[in-house]
Amino acid sequence: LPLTERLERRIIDGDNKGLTGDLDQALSQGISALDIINDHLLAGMKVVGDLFGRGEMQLPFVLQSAETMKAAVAWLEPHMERTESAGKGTMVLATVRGDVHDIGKNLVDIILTNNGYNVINIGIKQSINAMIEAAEEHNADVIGMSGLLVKSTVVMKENLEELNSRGLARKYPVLLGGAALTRVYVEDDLDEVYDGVVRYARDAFEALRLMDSLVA
Ligand code: B1M
Repeated sequence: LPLTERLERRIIDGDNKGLTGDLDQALSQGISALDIINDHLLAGMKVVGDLFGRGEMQLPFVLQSAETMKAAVAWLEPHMERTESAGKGTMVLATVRGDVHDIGKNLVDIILTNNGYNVINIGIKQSINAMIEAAEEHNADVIGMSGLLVKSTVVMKENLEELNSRGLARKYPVLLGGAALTRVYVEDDLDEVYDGVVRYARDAFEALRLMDSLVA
Protein backbone atom coordinates (compact mmCIF):
# COMPACT_ATOMS: atom_id res chain seq x y z
CA LEU A 1 0.00 0.00 0.00
CA PRO A 2 1.12 3.60 -0.50
CA LEU A 3 2.33 5.24 2.70
CA THR A 4 -0.73 7.32 3.56
CA GLU A 5 -3.12 4.43 2.95
CA ARG A 6 -0.85 2.23 5.03
CA LEU A 7 -1.12 4.67 7.94
CA GLU A 8 -4.91 4.61 7.76
CA ARG A 9 -4.80 0.81 7.55
CA ARG A 10 -2.59 0.57 10.63
CA ILE A 11 -5.22 2.39 12.68
CA ILE A 12 -8.00 0.18 11.34
CA ASP A 13 -5.99 -2.98 12.03
CA GLY A 14 -4.60 -1.72 15.35
CA ASP A 15 -1.18 -2.57 13.97
CA ASN A 16 1.70 -1.05 15.94
CA LYS A 17 4.50 -2.88 14.18
CA GLY A 18 6.38 -0.53 11.89
CA LEU A 19 4.06 2.31 12.85
CA THR A 20 6.75 4.74 13.95
CA GLY A 21 8.81 4.00 10.85
CA ASP A 22 5.85 4.91 8.66
CA LEU A 23 5.18 8.04 10.67
CA ASP A 24 8.82 9.12 10.32
CA GLN A 25 8.65 8.45 6.60
CA ALA A 26 5.54 10.61 6.28
CA LEU A 27 7.22 13.41 8.23
CA SER A 28 10.31 13.17 6.07
CA GLN A 29 8.11 13.50 2.98
CA GLY A 30 7.04 16.87 4.34
CA ILE A 31 3.57 15.91 5.56
CA SER A 32 3.02 17.84 8.79
CA ALA A 33 2.25 15.99 12.02
CA LEU A 34 -1.20 17.59 12.13
CA ASP A 35 -1.98 16.63 8.54
CA ILE A 36 -0.93 13.07 9.27
CA ILE A 37 -3.37 12.99 12.18
CA ASN A 38 -6.25 14.81 10.53
CA ASP A 39 -6.06 13.42 7.02
CA HIS A 40 -4.92 9.87 7.57
CA LEU A 41 -5.07 8.61 11.16
CA LEU A 42 -8.50 10.05 11.89
CA ALA A 43 -9.74 8.65 8.59
CA GLY A 44 -8.79 5.23 9.95
CA MET A 45 -10.57 5.92 13.25
CA LYS A 46 -13.69 6.87 11.30
CA VAL A 47 -13.67 3.52 9.52
CA VAL A 48 -13.27 1.78 12.89
CA GLY A 49 -16.28 3.68 14.26
CA ASP A 50 -18.37 2.77 11.22
CA LEU A 51 -17.40 -0.91 11.37
CA PHE A 52 -18.11 -1.07 15.09
CA GLY A 53 -21.41 0.76 14.63
CA ARG A 54 -22.48 -1.82 12.04
CA GLY A 55 -21.48 -4.68 14.32
CA GLU A 56 -18.66 -5.67 11.99
CA MET A 57 -15.88 -5.06 14.48
CA GLN A 58 -15.65 -6.25 18.07
CA LEU A 59 -14.77 -4.02 20.99
CA PRO A 60 -11.28 -5.45 21.77
CA PHE A 61 -10.25 -4.57 18.23
CA VAL A 62 -11.64 -1.06 18.61
CA LEU A 63 -9.53 -0.76 21.73
CA GLN A 64 -6.46 -1.94 19.85
CA SER A 65 -7.11 0.70 17.18
CA ALA A 66 -7.46 3.32 19.89
CA GLU A 67 -4.13 2.26 21.42
CA THR A 68 -2.46 2.50 18.02
CA MET A 69 -3.96 5.94 17.51
CA LYS A 70 -2.65 7.05 20.89
CA ALA A 71 0.82 5.71 20.16
CA ALA A 72 0.85 7.53 16.82
CA VAL A 73 -0.23 10.84 18.34
CA ALA A 74 2.38 10.49 21.09
CA TRP A 75 5.07 9.86 18.47
CA LEU A 76 3.99 12.87 16.44
CA GLU A 77 3.56 15.26 19.33
CA PRO A 78 7.19 16.50 19.41
CA HIS A 79 6.85 17.34 15.71
CA MET A 80 3.89 19.64 16.17
CA GLU A 81 4.20 23.37 15.87
CA ARG A 82 4.37 25.30 19.09
CA THR A 83 4.02 28.97 19.71
CA GLU A 84 6.54 30.67 21.94
CA SER A 85 3.88 32.47 23.93
CA ALA A 86 2.73 30.78 27.09
CA GLY A 87 0.24 31.54 29.79
CA LYS A 88 -2.56 32.73 27.53
CA GLY A 89 -5.11 31.24 29.91
CA THR A 90 -6.13 28.06 31.70
CA MET A 91 -8.63 25.36 30.81
CA VAL A 92 -9.74 22.53 33.04
CA LEU A 93 -10.45 19.68 30.65
CA ALA A 94 -12.23 16.39 31.29
CA THR A 95 -14.26 13.63 29.74
CA VAL A 96 -17.61 13.66 31.51
CA ARG A 97 -19.01 11.18 34.02
CA GLY A 98 -19.64 7.70 32.61
CA ASP A 99 -17.57 8.21 29.46
CA VAL A 100 -14.11 6.72 28.85
CA HIS A 101 -13.35 8.15 25.39
CA ASP A 102 -10.28 10.32 25.61
CA ILE A 103 -8.47 10.46 22.27
CA GLY A 104 -10.28 13.61 21.17
CA LYS A 105 -9.91 15.22 24.59
CA ASN A 106 -6.20 14.55 24.57
CA LEU A 107 -5.87 16.05 21.08
CA VAL A 108 -7.56 19.19 22.38
CA ASP A 109 -5.06 19.21 25.25
CA ILE A 110 -2.10 18.95 22.86
CA ILE A 111 -3.33 21.64 20.47
CA LEU A 112 -4.16 24.11 23.24
CA THR A 113 -0.95 23.41 25.14
CA ASN A 114 1.15 23.84 22.00
CA ASN A 115 -0.54 27.16 21.44
CA GLY A 116 0.20 28.74 24.76
CA TYR A 117 -2.63 27.58 27.01
CA ASN A 118 -2.28 25.92 30.36
CA VAL A 119 -4.42 22.78 30.26
CA ILE A 120 -5.34 20.93 33.45
CA ASN A 121 -6.41 17.60 31.99
CA ILE A 122 -8.11 15.71 34.81
CA GLY A 123 -8.94 12.61 32.78
CA ILE A 124 -11.99 10.51 31.99
CA LYS A 125 -15.26 9.79 33.83
CA GLN A 126 -15.03 13.03 35.77
CA SER A 127 -17.85 14.43 37.84
CA ILE A 128 -18.76 18.08 37.67
CA ASN A 129 -17.54 18.33 41.27
CA ALA A 130 -14.07 17.26 40.23
CA MET A 131 -14.09 19.77 37.38
CA ILE A 132 -15.17 22.60 39.66
CA GLU A 133 -12.59 21.69 42.27
CA ALA A 134 -9.82 21.71 39.67
CA ALA A 135 -11.11 24.96 38.16
CA GLU A 136 -11.12 26.69 41.54
CA GLU A 137 -7.71 25.30 42.47
CA HIS A 138 -6.07 26.34 39.21
CA ASN A 139 -7.97 29.55 38.68
CA ALA A 140 -9.27 28.32 35.35
CA ASP A 141 -10.67 30.65 32.72
CA VAL A 142 -12.70 27.99 30.96
CA ILE A 143 -14.05 24.50 31.70
CA GLY A 144 -13.83 22.09 28.76
CA MET A 145 -15.92 18.93 28.63
CA SER A 146 -15.60 16.10 26.16
CA GLY A 147 -17.98 13.19 25.67
CA LEU A 148 -18.71 10.81 22.82
CA LEU A 149 -21.72 8.90 24.03
CA VAL A 150 -25.24 10.13 23.46
CA LYS A 151 -25.82 9.89 27.20
CA SER A 152 -22.86 12.24 27.73
CA THR A 153 -24.80 15.01 26.04
CA VAL A 154 -27.36 14.66 28.84
CA VAL A 155 -24.62 14.64 31.46
CA MET A 156 -23.25 17.86 29.97
CA LYS A 157 -26.65 19.49 30.36
CA GLU A 158 -26.80 18.37 34.00
CA ASN A 159 -23.30 19.73 34.53
CA LEU A 160 -24.33 23.13 33.21
CA GLU A 161 -27.35 23.10 35.52
CA GLU A 162 -25.05 22.32 38.44
CA LEU A 163 -22.80 25.25 37.54
CA ASN A 164 -25.91 27.45 37.40
CA SER A 165 -27.15 26.33 40.77
CA ARG A 166 -23.76 26.91 42.38
CA GLY A 167 -23.66 30.42 40.98
CA LEU A 168 -20.58 29.62 38.89
CA ALA A 169 -22.00 30.06 35.40
CA ARG A 170 -20.83 33.63 34.97
CA LYS A 171 -17.41 32.72 36.25
CA TYR A 172 -16.81 29.79 33.90
CA PRO A 173 -17.41 29.80 30.17
CA VAL A 174 -17.81 26.17 29.06
CA LEU A 175 -16.47 24.60 25.90
CA LEU A 176 -18.08 21.34 24.77
CA GLY A 177 -16.93 18.82 22.21
CA GLY A 178 -17.34 15.21 21.15
CA ALA A 179 -18.89 13.18 18.40
CA ALA A 180 -22.40 12.86 19.88
CA LEU A 181 -22.93 16.61 20.18
CA THR A 182 -24.32 18.84 17.48
CA ARG A 183 -23.80 22.54 17.07
CA VAL A 184 -27.54 23.12 17.21
CA TYR A 185 -27.94 21.21 20.48
CA VAL A 186 -25.20 23.26 22.13
CA GLU A 187 -25.87 26.66 20.60
CA ASP A 188 -29.65 26.50 20.92
CA ASP A 189 -30.70 24.06 23.63
CA LEU A 190 -27.76 24.24 26.02
CA ASP A 191 -27.32 27.94 25.50
CA GLU A 192 -30.88 28.33 26.81
CA VAL A 193 -30.02 26.22 29.86
CA TYR A 194 -26.75 27.86 30.88
CA ASP A 195 -26.59 31.21 32.64
CA GLY A 196 -23.06 31.74 31.31
CA VAL A 197 -21.34 31.27 27.97
CA VAL A 198 -21.38 27.81 26.39
CA ARG A 199 -19.78 27.03 23.05
CA TYR A 200 -19.45 24.03 20.75
CA ALA A 201 -16.15 23.03 19.16
CA ARG A 202 -16.28 20.60 16.26
CA ASP A 203 -12.59 19.80 16.54
CA ALA A 204 -9.44 20.75 18.40
CA PHE A 205 -8.77 23.70 16.11
CA GLU A 206 -12.15 25.22 16.70
CA ALA A 207 -11.47 24.71 20.40
CA LEU A 208 -8.30 26.78 19.98
CA ARG A 209 -10.10 29.56 18.11
CA LEU A 210 -12.83 29.64 20.74
CA MET A 211 -10.30 29.77 23.57
CA ASP A 212 -8.65 32.72 21.85
CA SER A 213 -11.98 34.54 21.76
CA LEU A 214 -13.19 33.49 25.22
CA VAL A 215 -10.00 34.32 27.06
CA ALA A 216 -9.01 37.46 25.12
CO1 B1M B 1 -16.61 3.79 21.80
N1 B1M B 1 -18.28 4.44 21.03
N2 B1M B 1 -17.59 2.81 23.15
N3 B1M B 1 -14.87 3.13 22.35
N4 B1M B 1 -15.91 4.56 20.22
C1 B1M B 1 -18.19 5.41 19.95
C2 B1M B 1 -18.23 6.83 20.49
C3 B1M B 1 -19.47 5.04 19.09
C4 B1M B 1 -20.04 6.20 18.27
C5 B1M B 1 -19.13 3.84 18.18
C6 B1M B 1 -20.28 3.39 17.31
O1 B1M B 1 -21.22 2.80 17.81
N5 B1M B 1 -20.23 3.67 16.03
C7 B1M B 1 -20.45 4.52 20.20
C8 B1M B 1 -21.36 5.59 20.86
C9 B1M B 1 -22.79 5.40 20.52
C10 B1M B 1 -23.70 6.34 21.20
O2 B1M B 1 -23.60 6.76 22.32
N6 B1M B 1 -24.68 6.69 20.46
C11 B1M B 1 -19.47 3.92 21.21
C12 B1M B 1 -19.83 2.96 22.17
C13 B1M B 1 -21.24 2.43 22.09
C14 B1M B 1 -18.93 2.50 23.15
C15 B1M B 1 -19.22 1.54 24.33
C16 B1M B 1 -20.56 1.76 25.05
C17 B1M B 1 -19.13 0.11 23.76
C18 B1M B 1 -19.46 -0.99 24.74
O3 B1M B 1 -18.88 -1.10 25.80
N7 B1M B 1 -20.41 -1.78 24.33
C19 B1M B 1 -18.03 1.79 25.24
C20 B1M B 1 -18.32 2.97 26.16
C21 B1M B 1 -17.58 2.95 27.44
C22 B1M B 1 -17.84 4.22 28.23
O4 B1M B 1 -17.49 5.30 27.79
N8 B1M B 1 -18.48 4.07 29.36
C23 B1M B 1 -16.98 2.23 24.25
C24 B1M B 1 -15.61 2.02 24.40
C25 B1M B 1 -14.64 2.40 23.49
C26 B1M B 1 -13.16 1.99 23.58
C27 B1M B 1 -12.65 1.95 25.02
C28 B1M B 1 -12.97 0.64 22.95
C29 B1M B 1 -12.51 3.07 22.65
C30 B1M B 1 -12.07 4.35 23.40
C31 B1M B 1 -10.61 4.38 23.76
C32 B1M B 1 -10.19 5.72 24.26
O5 B1M B 1 -10.72 6.77 23.95
N9 B1M B 1 -9.18 5.68 25.09
C33 B1M B 1 -13.68 3.46 21.76
C34 B1M B 1 -13.54 4.12 20.50
C35 B1M B 1 -12.12 4.26 19.99
C36 B1M B 1 -14.64 4.63 19.78
C37 B1M B 1 -14.67 5.25 18.35
C38 B1M B 1 -14.53 4.11 17.36
C39 B1M B 1 -13.62 6.30 18.03
C40 B1M B 1 -13.55 7.47 19.00
C41 B1M B 1 -12.31 8.30 18.74
O6 B1M B 1 -11.34 8.22 19.46
N10 B1M B 1 -12.33 9.10 17.66
C42 B1M B 1 -16.10 5.93 18.36
C43 B1M B 1 -16.71 6.10 16.99
C44 B1M B 1 -16.93 7.55 16.61
O7 B1M B 1 -16.63 8.47 17.31
N11 B1M B 1 -17.54 7.74 15.49
C45 B1M B 1 -16.80 5.20 19.44
C46 B1M B 1 -11.21 9.94 17.27
C47 B1M B 1 -11.24 11.25 18.11
C48 B1M B 1 -10.10 12.17 17.72
O8 B1M B 1 -12.47 11.90 17.82
O9 B1M B 1 -13.15 12.00 20.27
O10 B1M B 1 -14.74 12.71 18.40
P1 B1M B 1 -13.37 12.59 18.93
O11 B1M B 1 -12.74 14.07 19.03
C49 B1M B 1 -12.82 15.01 17.98
C50 B1M B 1 -14.02 15.96 18.12
O12 B1M B 1 -15.17 15.33 18.61
C51 B1M B 1 -13.52 17.07 18.97
O13 B1M B 1 -12.13 17.16 18.63
C52 B1M B 1 -11.64 15.93 18.13
C53 B1M B 1 -11.02 16.15 16.76
O14 B1M B 1 -10.11 17.21 16.73
N12 B1M B 1 -13.59 17.02 20.43
C54 B1M B 1 -13.57 18.16 21.17
C55 B1M B 1 -13.68 15.99 21.28
N13 B1M B 1 -13.70 16.41 22.54
C56 B1M B 1 -13.63 17.74 22.51
C57 B1M B 1 -13.64 18.70 23.55
C58 B1M B 1 -13.58 20.05 23.19
C59 B1M B 1 -13.50 20.43 21.86
C60 B1M B 1 -13.50 19.50 20.83
O15 B1M B 1 -13.56 21.05 24.09
C61 B1M B 1 -13.58 20.77 25.46
